[in-house]
Amino acid sequence: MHKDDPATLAATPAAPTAAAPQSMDAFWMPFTANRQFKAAPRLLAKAKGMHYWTPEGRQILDGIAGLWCVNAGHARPKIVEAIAAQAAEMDFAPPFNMAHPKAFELAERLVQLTPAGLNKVFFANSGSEAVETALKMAIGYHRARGDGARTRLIGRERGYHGVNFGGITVGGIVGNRKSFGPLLPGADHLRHTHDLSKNAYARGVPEHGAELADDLERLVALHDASTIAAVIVEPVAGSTGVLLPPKGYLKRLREICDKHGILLIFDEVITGFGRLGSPFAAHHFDVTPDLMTVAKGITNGCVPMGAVFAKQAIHDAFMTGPEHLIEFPHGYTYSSHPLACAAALGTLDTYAEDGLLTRAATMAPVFENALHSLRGVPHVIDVRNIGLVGGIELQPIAGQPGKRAFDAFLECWERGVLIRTTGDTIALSPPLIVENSHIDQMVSTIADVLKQQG
Ligand code: PXG
Repeated sequence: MHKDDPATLAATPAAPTAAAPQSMDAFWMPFTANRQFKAAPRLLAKAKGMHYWTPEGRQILDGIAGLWCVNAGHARPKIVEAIAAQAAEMDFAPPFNMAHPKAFELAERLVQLTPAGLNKVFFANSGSEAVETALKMAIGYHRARGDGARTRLIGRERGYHGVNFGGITVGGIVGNRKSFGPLLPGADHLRHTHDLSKNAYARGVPEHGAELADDLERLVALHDASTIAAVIVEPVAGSTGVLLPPKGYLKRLREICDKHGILLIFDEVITGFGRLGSPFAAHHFDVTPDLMTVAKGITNGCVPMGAVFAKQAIHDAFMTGPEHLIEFPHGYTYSSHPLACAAALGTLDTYAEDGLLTRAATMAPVFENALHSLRGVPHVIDVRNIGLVGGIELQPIAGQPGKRAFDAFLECWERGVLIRTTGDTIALSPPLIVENSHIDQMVSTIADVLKQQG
Protein backbone atom coordinates (compact mmCIF):
# COMPACT_ATOMS: atom_id res chain seq x y z
CA MET A 1 0.00 0.00 0.00
CA HIS A 2 2.68 2.53 0.96
CA LYS A 3 5.56 3.01 -1.42
CA ASP A 4 8.03 3.64 1.35
CA ASP A 5 6.12 1.98 4.13
CA PRO A 6 5.90 -0.17 6.05
CA ALA A 7 7.25 -3.44 4.69
CA THR A 8 10.37 -1.86 3.31
CA LEU A 9 10.80 0.46 6.25
CA ALA A 10 10.42 -2.23 8.84
CA ALA A 11 13.41 -3.92 7.31
CA THR A 12 15.50 -0.76 7.06
CA PRO A 13 18.76 -1.42 8.89
CA ALA A 14 19.44 1.38 11.31
CA ALA A 15 23.00 2.29 11.95
CA PRO A 16 23.40 4.09 15.25
CA THR A 17 23.54 7.78 14.36
CA ALA A 18 23.80 9.87 17.50
CA ALA A 19 26.05 9.35 20.45
CA ALA A 20 24.61 9.47 23.94
CA PRO A 21 25.16 12.90 25.56
CA GLN A 22 28.18 13.54 27.77
CA SER A 23 26.10 15.17 30.49
CA MET A 24 22.39 15.30 31.25
CA ASP A 25 22.66 17.94 33.90
CA ALA A 26 21.58 21.16 32.19
CA PHE A 27 18.43 20.00 30.42
CA TRP A 28 15.35 20.39 32.67
CA MET A 29 13.02 17.96 30.94
CA PRO A 30 9.29 18.67 30.36
CA PHE A 31 6.59 16.47 31.91
CA THR A 32 9.26 13.99 32.96
CA ALA A 33 10.36 12.47 36.24
CA ASN A 34 13.77 14.12 35.75
CA ARG A 35 15.64 12.26 38.50
CA GLN A 36 14.25 8.87 37.48
CA PHE A 37 15.03 9.53 33.82
CA LYS A 38 18.58 10.70 34.37
CA ALA A 39 19.27 7.66 36.53
CA ALA A 40 18.09 5.35 33.71
CA PRO A 41 17.82 7.34 30.47
CA ARG A 42 15.75 6.32 27.46
CA LEU A 43 17.16 7.90 24.34
CA LEU A 44 15.86 7.88 20.78
CA ALA A 45 18.24 8.68 17.95
CA LYS A 46 16.58 7.72 14.67
CA ALA A 47 13.11 7.10 13.30
CA LYS A 48 11.53 5.69 10.15
CA GLY A 49 8.05 4.43 9.41
CA MET A 50 6.65 2.63 12.46
CA HIS A 51 9.94 2.53 14.36
CA TYR A 52 12.45 4.39 16.45
CA TRP A 53 16.00 3.29 17.10
CA THR A 54 18.06 3.99 20.22
CA PRO A 55 21.61 5.36 19.91
CA GLU A 56 22.84 1.76 20.28
CA GLY A 57 20.68 0.68 17.34
CA ARG A 58 17.92 -1.11 19.28
CA GLN A 59 14.61 -1.02 17.36
CA ILE A 60 11.52 0.31 19.17
CA LEU A 61 8.01 -0.04 17.77
CA ASP A 62 6.22 3.31 18.05
CA GLY A 63 2.86 2.59 19.67
CA ILE A 64 1.98 6.25 20.22
CA ALA A 65 2.92 8.09 17.00
CA GLY A 66 5.66 9.94 18.85
CA LEU A 67 3.22 11.71 21.14
CA TRP A 68 -0.05 11.37 19.22
CA CYS A 69 1.41 13.37 16.34
CA VAL A 70 3.38 11.35 13.77
CA ASN A 71 0.21 10.16 12.06
CA ALA A 72 1.84 9.27 8.73
CA GLY A 73 4.77 7.48 10.34
CA HIS A 74 8.31 8.77 10.64
CA ALA A 75 10.58 10.37 8.04
CA ARG A 76 8.10 10.41 5.19
CA PRO A 77 10.01 11.58 2.10
CA LYS A 78 7.53 14.22 0.89
CA ILE A 79 7.63 15.95 4.27
CA VAL A 80 11.40 15.69 4.67
CA GLU A 81 11.93 17.10 1.18
CA ALA A 82 9.44 19.92 1.68
CA ILE A 83 11.15 21.07 4.89
CA ALA A 84 14.64 20.88 3.37
CA ALA A 85 13.61 22.78 0.25
CA GLN A 86 11.86 25.49 2.25
CA ALA A 87 14.80 25.94 4.63
CA ALA A 88 17.05 26.53 1.64
CA GLU A 89 14.61 28.86 -0.14
CA MET A 90 13.37 31.10 2.67
CA ASP A 91 13.97 30.40 6.33
CA PHE A 92 11.64 32.94 7.91
CA ALA A 93 9.15 35.61 6.92
CA PRO A 94 7.55 38.03 9.39
CA PRO A 95 3.92 37.06 9.85
CA PHE A 96 2.61 40.46 10.95
CA ASN A 97 1.69 42.79 8.08
CA MET A 98 3.65 40.44 5.78
CA ALA A 99 3.10 36.89 4.61
CA HIS A 100 4.44 34.21 2.31
CA PRO A 101 2.51 32.28 -0.34
CA LYS A 102 2.58 28.88 1.36
CA ALA A 103 0.63 30.23 4.36
CA PHE A 104 -2.30 31.03 2.07
CA GLU A 105 -1.95 27.80 0.13
CA LEU A 106 -1.96 25.80 3.36
CA ALA A 107 -4.96 27.64 4.77
CA GLU A 108 -6.96 26.94 1.60
CA ARG A 109 -5.95 23.28 1.65
CA LEU A 110 -6.86 22.91 5.32
CA VAL A 111 -10.32 24.40 5.07
CA GLN A 112 -11.10 21.90 2.31
CA LEU A 113 -10.69 19.20 4.97
CA THR A 114 -12.63 20.74 7.85
CA PRO A 115 -16.37 20.35 8.42
CA ALA A 116 -18.48 22.78 6.40
CA GLY A 117 -18.56 26.21 8.02
CA LEU A 118 -15.13 26.11 9.64
CA ASN A 119 -13.53 28.07 6.84
CA LYS A 120 -11.10 30.48 8.52
CA VAL A 121 -7.79 29.39 10.00
CA PHE A 122 -5.45 31.20 12.41
CA PHE A 123 -1.96 29.73 12.91
CA ALA A 124 -0.13 29.13 16.19
CA ASN A 125 2.82 26.86 17.08
CA SER A 126 1.43 24.27 19.44
CA GLY A 127 -1.77 22.90 20.84
CA SER A 128 -1.37 25.06 23.94
CA GLU A 129 -1.13 28.20 21.83
CA ALA A 130 -4.06 27.12 19.66
CA VAL A 131 -6.16 26.76 22.81
CA GLU A 132 -5.22 30.21 24.14
CA THR A 133 -6.02 31.63 20.71
CA ALA A 134 -9.45 29.99 20.59
CA LEU A 135 -10.36 31.14 24.11
CA LYS A 136 -9.40 34.73 23.26
CA MET A 137 -11.33 34.53 19.98
CA ALA A 138 -14.43 33.39 21.85
CA ILE A 139 -14.33 36.21 24.39
CA GLY A 140 -13.37 38.80 21.75
CA TYR A 141 -16.16 37.64 19.47
CA HIS A 142 -18.87 38.23 22.06
CA ARG A 143 -17.45 41.64 22.90
CA ALA A 144 -17.27 42.60 19.23
CA ARG A 145 -20.98 41.79 18.99
CA GLY A 146 -21.78 44.00 21.96
CA ASP A 147 -22.16 41.04 24.33
CA GLY A 148 -19.07 41.82 26.40
CA ALA A 149 -20.37 40.27 29.63
CA ARG A 150 -19.84 36.83 28.12
CA THR A 151 -16.36 36.18 29.47
CA ARG A 152 -16.80 32.96 31.41
CA LEU A 153 -15.05 29.87 30.07
CA ILE A 154 -16.31 26.36 30.76
CA GLY A 155 -14.05 23.32 30.54
CA ARG A 156 -14.51 19.79 31.82
CA GLU A 157 -13.03 17.71 34.60
CA ARG A 158 -10.21 15.52 33.29
CA GLY A 159 -9.84 17.74 30.24
CA TYR A 160 -6.40 18.59 28.87
CA HIS A 161 -5.92 21.76 26.87
CA GLY A 162 -2.20 22.32 27.11
CA VAL A 163 -0.19 24.03 29.78
CA ASN A 164 -0.67 27.78 29.41
CA PHE A 165 -2.84 29.71 31.85
CA GLY A 166 -6.03 29.62 29.81
CA GLY A 167 -5.54 25.95 29.03
CA ILE A 168 -4.94 24.87 32.62
CA THR A 169 -7.84 27.05 33.77
CA VAL A 170 -10.33 25.19 31.57
CA GLY A 171 -8.38 21.95 31.92
CA GLY A 172 -9.35 19.46 34.56
CA ILE A 173 -6.15 17.76 35.66
CA VAL A 174 -5.50 18.60 39.27
CA GLY A 175 -1.77 17.94 39.07
CA ASN A 176 -1.43 20.51 36.29
CA ARG A 177 -3.45 23.15 38.17
CA LYS A 178 -2.81 22.94 41.88
CA SER A 179 0.66 24.51 41.98
CA PHE A 180 -0.07 27.59 39.92
CA GLY A 181 -2.36 29.83 41.91
CA PRO A 182 -5.90 30.96 41.19
CA LEU A 183 -5.62 30.73 37.37
CA LEU A 184 -8.08 32.77 35.26
CA PRO A 185 -11.14 34.08 37.10
CA GLY A 186 -14.67 32.91 36.49
CA ALA A 187 -14.09 29.56 34.83
CA ASP A 188 -16.11 26.48 35.67
CA HIS A 189 -16.18 22.82 34.68
CA LEU A 190 -18.60 20.19 33.45
CA ARG A 191 -18.31 16.82 35.11
CA HIS A 192 -16.24 14.25 33.23
CA THR A 193 -17.97 11.36 31.49
CA HIS A 194 -15.88 8.42 32.69
CA ASP A 195 -18.00 5.79 34.43
CA LEU A 196 -16.54 2.30 34.66
CA SER A 197 -19.46 1.04 36.72
CA LYS A 198 -21.73 1.43 33.69
CA ASN A 199 -19.45 1.42 30.68
CA ALA A 200 -16.48 -0.90 31.31
CA TYR A 201 -15.22 -2.76 28.23
CA ALA A 202 -17.46 -0.80 25.86
CA ARG A 203 -16.36 -1.21 22.27
CA GLY A 204 -16.35 2.23 20.72
CA VAL A 205 -18.44 4.96 22.35
CA PRO A 206 -20.12 3.95 25.62
CA GLU A 207 -23.91 3.63 25.89
CA HIS A 208 -24.42 5.47 29.15
CA GLY A 209 -23.91 9.10 30.07
CA ALA A 210 -25.35 11.39 27.36
CA GLU A 211 -27.27 13.13 30.15
CA LEU A 212 -23.96 14.37 31.57
CA ALA A 213 -24.12 17.04 28.86
CA ASP A 214 -27.00 18.51 30.89
CA ASP A 215 -24.35 19.61 33.35
CA LEU A 216 -24.09 22.65 31.11
CA GLU A 217 -27.68 23.52 32.02
CA ARG A 218 -26.64 23.32 35.67
CA LEU A 219 -23.82 25.81 35.06
CA VAL A 220 -26.15 28.06 33.06
CA ALA A 221 -28.58 28.02 35.98
CA LEU A 222 -25.74 28.90 38.35
CA HIS A 223 -23.95 31.61 36.32
CA ASP A 224 -26.56 32.69 33.74
CA ALA A 225 -25.89 32.15 30.05
CA SER A 226 -25.28 35.86 29.56
CA THR A 227 -21.92 35.46 31.36
CA ILE A 228 -20.70 32.40 29.46
CA ALA A 229 -18.51 32.81 26.38
CA ALA A 230 -17.63 29.24 25.47
CA VAL A 231 -17.42 25.60 26.38
CA ILE A 232 -14.27 23.72 25.44
CA VAL A 233 -14.01 19.93 25.35
CA GLU A 234 -11.88 17.29 23.72
CA PRO A 235 -14.26 15.14 21.65
CA VAL A 236 -12.25 12.19 22.98
CA ALA A 237 -10.14 13.07 26.01
CA GLY A 238 -6.67 11.72 25.29
CA SER A 239 -4.24 12.78 27.97
CA THR A 240 -6.35 11.72 30.91
CA GLY A 241 -6.67 8.18 29.72
CA VAL A 242 -8.72 7.88 26.51
CA LEU A 243 -12.18 8.89 27.74
CA LEU A 244 -14.80 8.47 25.03
CA PRO A 245 -17.92 10.61 24.79
CA PRO A 246 -21.07 8.67 25.65
CA LYS A 247 -23.39 8.08 22.72
CA GLY A 248 -25.31 11.31 21.98
CA TYR A 249 -23.30 13.40 24.46
CA LEU A 250 -21.62 15.75 21.98
CA LYS A 251 -24.85 16.36 20.05
CA ARG A 252 -26.58 17.26 23.27
CA LEU A 253 -23.77 19.61 24.26
CA ARG A 254 -24.09 21.29 20.85
CA GLU A 255 -27.84 21.74 21.33
CA ILE A 256 -27.48 23.26 24.77
CA CYS A 257 -24.77 25.65 23.54
CA ASP A 258 -27.02 26.75 20.68
CA LYS A 259 -29.97 27.25 22.99
CA HIS A 260 -27.94 29.65 25.15
CA GLY A 261 -25.72 31.40 22.59
CA ILE A 262 -22.59 29.75 23.99
CA LEU A 263 -19.74 28.93 21.60
CA LEU A 264 -18.64 25.31 21.42
CA ILE A 265 -14.91 24.70 21.03
CA PHE A 266 -13.60 21.25 20.10
CA ASP A 267 -10.00 20.69 21.05
CA GLU A 268 -8.94 18.31 18.29
CA VAL A 269 -5.21 18.40 18.98
CA ILE A 270 -5.26 14.60 19.32
CA THR A 271 -8.39 13.64 17.39
CA GLY A 272 -7.61 15.79 14.33
CA PHE A 273 -6.05 14.48 11.13
CA GLY A 274 -7.46 11.00 10.95
CA ARG A 275 -7.00 9.57 14.42
CA LEU A 276 -10.62 8.40 14.70
CA GLY A 277 -11.03 7.34 11.07
CA SER A 278 -12.43 10.63 9.75
CA PRO A 279 -10.40 13.77 9.07
CA PHE A 280 -11.70 15.29 12.33
CA ALA A 281 -13.74 14.06 15.29
CA ALA A 282 -16.34 16.66 14.29
CA HIS A 283 -16.98 14.55 11.18
CA HIS A 284 -16.93 11.32 13.12
CA PHE A 285 -19.56 12.48 15.61
CA ASP A 286 -21.38 14.66 13.09
CA VAL A 287 -21.21 17.67 15.40
CA THR A 288 -19.66 20.91 14.15
CA PRO A 289 -18.12 23.20 16.76
CA ASP A 290 -17.79 26.96 16.35
CA LEU A 291 -14.04 26.87 16.91
CA MET A 292 -11.69 23.93 16.55
CA THR A 293 -8.09 23.68 17.74
CA VAL A 294 -5.50 21.43 16.13
CA ALA A 295 -1.73 20.84 16.31
CA LYS A 296 0.37 17.62 16.27
CA GLY A 297 -0.80 15.83 13.10
CA ILE A 298 -1.05 19.08 11.14
CA THR A 299 2.67 18.73 10.34
CA ASN A 300 3.01 15.03 11.22
CA GLY A 301 4.87 16.29 14.29
CA CYS A 302 7.83 17.38 12.14
CA VAL A 303 7.80 21.14 12.76
CA PRO A 304 5.80 22.74 15.59
CA MET A 305 2.47 24.14 14.42
CA GLY A 306 -0.99 24.65 15.86
CA ALA A 307 -4.08 26.21 14.38
CA VAL A 308 -7.60 27.36 15.18
CA PHE A 309 -10.43 26.94 12.71
CA ALA A 310 -13.26 29.43 13.07
CA LYS A 311 -16.68 29.87 11.59
CA GLN A 312 -17.09 32.72 9.16
CA ALA A 313 -19.38 34.64 11.53
CA ILE A 314 -16.75 34.61 14.29
CA HIS A 315 -14.13 35.96 11.93
CA ASP A 316 -16.52 38.53 10.48
CA ALA A 317 -17.49 39.89 13.89
CA PHE A 318 -13.89 41.14 14.25
CA MET A 319 -13.79 42.72 10.78
CA THR A 320 -15.15 46.09 11.79
CA GLY A 321 -13.60 49.49 12.52
CA PRO A 322 -11.07 51.41 10.44
CA GLU A 323 -9.46 49.19 7.81
CA HIS A 324 -5.88 50.17 8.69
CA LEU A 325 -6.26 48.90 12.27
CA ILE A 326 -5.52 45.39 13.49
CA GLU A 327 -8.81 43.57 14.09
CA PHE A 328 -7.57 40.77 16.39
CA PRO A 329 -4.53 41.84 18.42
CA HIS A 330 -3.07 38.37 18.69
CA GLY A 331 -0.43 36.23 16.95
CA TYR A 332 3.02 34.73 17.42
CA THR A 333 6.38 35.49 15.82
CA TYR A 334 6.27 32.01 14.38
CA SER A 335 2.59 31.92 13.32
CA SER A 336 2.56 30.36 9.82
CA HIS A 337 6.32 29.77 9.94
CA PRO A 338 7.55 28.85 6.44
CA LEU A 339 9.08 25.55 7.59
CA ALA A 340 5.87 24.58 9.38
CA CYS A 341 3.76 25.49 6.34
CA ALA A 342 6.04 23.45 4.06
CA ALA A 343 5.91 20.52 6.47
CA ALA A 344 2.11 20.77 6.68
CA LEU A 345 1.73 20.83 2.89
CA GLY A 346 3.98 17.77 2.60
CA THR A 347 1.96 16.14 5.35
CA LEU A 348 -1.39 16.79 3.64
CA ASP A 349 0.02 15.35 0.39
CA THR A 350 1.20 12.27 2.24
CA TYR A 351 -2.13 11.81 4.01
CA ALA A 352 -3.95 12.13 0.67
CA GLU A 353 -1.67 9.77 -1.25
CA ASP A 354 -1.93 7.04 1.37
CA GLY A 355 -5.57 7.61 2.29
CA LEU A 356 -4.51 8.10 5.89
CA LEU A 357 -7.30 10.42 7.03
CA THR A 358 -9.73 7.51 6.82
CA ARG A 359 -7.39 4.55 7.28
CA ALA A 360 -8.06 4.36 11.02
CA ALA A 361 -11.63 3.38 10.16
CA THR A 362 -10.33 0.39 8.19
CA MET A 363 -7.92 -0.67 10.91
CA ALA A 364 -10.26 0.01 13.84
CA PRO A 365 -11.92 -3.45 13.92
CA VAL A 366 -8.53 -5.21 14.00
CA PHE A 367 -7.26 -2.81 16.65
CA GLU A 368 -10.46 -3.19 18.69
CA ASN A 369 -10.32 -6.98 18.69
CA ALA A 370 -6.64 -7.02 19.59
CA LEU A 371 -7.13 -4.57 22.47
CA HIS A 372 -10.15 -6.37 23.85
CA SER A 373 -8.17 -9.62 23.91
CA LEU A 374 -6.52 -8.02 26.96
CA ARG A 375 -9.74 -8.45 28.94
CA GLY A 376 -8.96 -11.03 31.60
CA VAL A 377 -5.21 -10.35 31.57
CA PRO A 378 -4.01 -9.67 35.14
CA HIS A 379 -4.57 -6.12 36.45
CA VAL A 380 -6.70 -4.99 33.46
CA ILE A 381 -9.96 -3.36 34.62
CA ASP A 382 -11.12 -1.75 31.36
CA VAL A 383 -10.35 -1.55 27.67
CA ARG A 384 -11.53 1.41 25.57
CA ASN A 385 -11.10 2.08 21.89
CA ILE A 386 -12.11 4.30 19.02
CA GLY A 387 -10.43 4.56 15.62
CA LEU A 388 -6.73 4.06 16.28
CA VAL A 389 -6.84 5.16 19.91
CA GLY A 390 -6.82 2.62 22.70
CA GLY A 391 -6.94 2.85 26.47
CA ILE A 392 -6.14 -0.01 28.82
CA GLU A 393 -6.96 0.84 32.42
CA LEU A 394 -5.14 -1.06 35.14
CA GLN A 395 -5.93 -1.69 38.77
CA PRO A 396 -3.65 0.70 40.68
CA ILE A 397 -1.20 -0.74 43.18
CA ALA A 398 -2.63 0.14 46.60
CA GLY A 399 -1.13 3.39 47.85
CA GLN A 400 1.00 3.90 44.70
CA PRO A 401 -1.22 5.41 42.01
CA GLY A 402 0.33 5.41 38.56
CA LYS A 403 3.11 2.98 39.48
CA ARG A 404 1.64 -0.11 37.86
CA ALA A 405 1.25 1.59 34.49
CA PHE A 406 4.63 3.32 34.71
CA ASP A 407 6.33 -0.01 35.48
CA ALA A 408 4.56 -1.50 32.45
CA PHE A 409 5.83 1.41 30.34
CA LEU A 410 9.41 0.76 31.46
CA GLU A 411 9.15 -2.96 30.78
CA CYS A 412 7.56 -2.45 27.34
CA TRP A 413 10.45 -0.11 26.50
CA GLU A 414 12.89 -2.86 27.47
CA ARG A 415 10.99 -5.19 25.15
CA GLY A 416 11.06 -2.77 22.23
CA VAL A 417 7.58 -1.19 22.31
CA LEU A 418 6.89 2.47 23.09
CA ILE A 419 3.58 3.01 24.89
CA ARG A 420 2.27 6.00 26.86
CA THR A 421 0.79 5.96 30.32
CA THR A 422 -1.32 8.43 32.22
CA GLY A 423 -2.26 7.57 35.76
CA ASP A 424 -2.85 3.82 35.61
CA THR A 425 -4.09 3.84 32.03
CA ILE A 426 -1.98 2.74 29.09
CA ALA A 427 -2.71 4.74 25.94
CA LEU A 428 -1.99 3.49 22.44
CA SER A 429 -2.20 5.71 19.35
CA PRO A 430 0.03 4.22 16.67
CA PRO A 431 0.88 5.95 13.42
CA LEU A 432 -2.03 5.53 11.01
CA ILE A 433 0.17 3.39 8.71
CA VAL A 434 0.12 0.63 11.35
CA GLU A 435 -0.29 -2.94 10.06
CA ASN A 436 -1.76 -6.02 11.76
CA SER A 437 1.66 -7.36 12.73
CA HIS A 438 2.50 -4.16 14.61
CA ILE A 439 -0.80 -4.29 16.47
CA ASP A 440 -0.09 -7.90 17.44
CA GLN A 441 3.36 -6.97 18.70
CA MET A 442 2.06 -4.07 20.81
CA VAL A 443 -0.77 -6.00 22.38
CA SER A 444 1.16 -9.22 23.00
CA THR A 445 4.03 -7.27 24.59
CA ILE A 446 1.60 -5.48 26.92
CA ALA A 447 -0.08 -8.80 27.80
CA ASP A 448 3.27 -10.46 28.57
CA VAL A 449 4.40 -7.51 30.68
CA LEU A 450 1.18 -7.45 32.71
CA LYS A 451 1.23 -11.22 33.25
CA GLN A 452 4.74 -10.90 34.59
CA GLN A 453 3.76 -8.16 37.13
CA GLY A 454 3.13 -9.55 40.59
N1 PXG B 1 -5.00 19.99 23.68
C1 PXG B 1 -5.03 18.66 23.67
C2 PXG B 1 -6.33 17.94 23.54
C3 PXG B 1 -3.84 17.93 23.76
O1 PXG B 1 -3.87 16.60 23.77
C4 PXG B 1 -2.66 20.04 23.87
C5 PXG B 1 -3.86 20.68 23.78
C6 PXG B 1 -1.41 20.84 23.99
O2 PXG B 1 -0.63 20.72 22.86
P1 PXG B 1 0.93 21.11 22.94
O3 PXG B 1 1.34 21.07 21.49
O4 PXG B 1 1.02 22.48 23.50
O5 PXG B 1 1.60 20.07 23.79
C7 PXG B 1 -2.63 18.64 23.86
C8 PXG B 1 -1.31 17.95 23.98
C9 PXG B 1 -0.27 12.52 26.53
C10 PXG B 1 0.12 13.90 26.08
O6 PXG B 1 0.53 11.76 26.92
C11 PXG B 1 -0.74 14.61 25.31
C12 PXG B 1 -0.41 15.89 24.92
C13 PXG B 1 0.81 16.43 25.26
C14 PXG B 1 1.68 15.69 26.03
C15 PXG B 1 1.35 14.41 26.45
O7 PXG B 1 -1.44 12.20 26.48
N2 PXG B 1 -1.34 16.57 24.20
